[in-house]
Amino acid sequence: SVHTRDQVELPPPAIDNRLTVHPLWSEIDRISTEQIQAAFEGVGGEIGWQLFAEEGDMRMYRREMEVDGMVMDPLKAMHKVRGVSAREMCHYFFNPRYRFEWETTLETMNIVEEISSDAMVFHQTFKRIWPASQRDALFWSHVRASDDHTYAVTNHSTTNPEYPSNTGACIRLFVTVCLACRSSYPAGEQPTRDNITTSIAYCSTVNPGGWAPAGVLRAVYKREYPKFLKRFTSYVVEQCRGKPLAI
Ligand code: 18C
Repeated sequence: SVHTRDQVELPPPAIDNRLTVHPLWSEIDRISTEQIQAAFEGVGGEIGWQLFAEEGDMRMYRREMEVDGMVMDPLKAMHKVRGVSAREMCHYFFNPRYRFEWETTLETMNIVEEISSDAMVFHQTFKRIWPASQRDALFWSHVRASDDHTYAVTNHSTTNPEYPSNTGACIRLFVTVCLACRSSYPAGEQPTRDNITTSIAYCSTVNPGGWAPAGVLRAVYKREYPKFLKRFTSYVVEQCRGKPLAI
């Protein structure tokens, strides 16, 4: 049944051995560890985080940053979602089978390498934003359990001679994204769809890879990030409805 198949493909509770013998392992492990730790650090103590979007439990912050005239504003978003687990959230974010159902910026997605049950390499092209050139990205994606009831997906740009950058119509962008999720439920109770809450921290830094007008770029991400996080979280809630809670 669908339920059984989903259960089997949920993010594994421990690192898959096939990943630890892959050439990318040390980079994947180091960057994932750093990103997950940073994701759970608040924005209160750090200077420079500006709130730019707020809706219900969702808060989005950015830090204005330009390198050689290119906008690379780091983004950090917090959200709380009831009725789904951290593991379920990460399952839907990591598994490419669902990607086109919640990701609206994509034109194409290809699986470049299936490293293990918890790591893959993707090539994606994005919708073009006038007047800039179209962008593509090549990145590894890794899902892991990091603590009690805590799962996270980290995506980070990589290279591959079979997917050279800036050869066709696309400019290669560089991305580091982390979706870190932690579930909680009342002490002494069993977790259920009715009492579970998942806190989400989503961090993203996109280097556009080449010239893009700063005003257009900031206008695009101010619109697209909130749209993504609202759409993705309600998609997961919808998918999980009526299914047994996977924690
Ligand atoms: O994390 C998300 N998705 C994951 C799975 O796809 C993965 C993707 C990361 C890529 C993020 C970069 C997206 C750039 C998109 C550019 C084109 C957008 C077109 C939209 C118009 C309809 O981790 C969720 C990602 C949510 C993305 C929000 C948009 C962020 C925009 C950042 C600026 C991009 C600069 C390059 C383009 C320059 C154009 C002026």
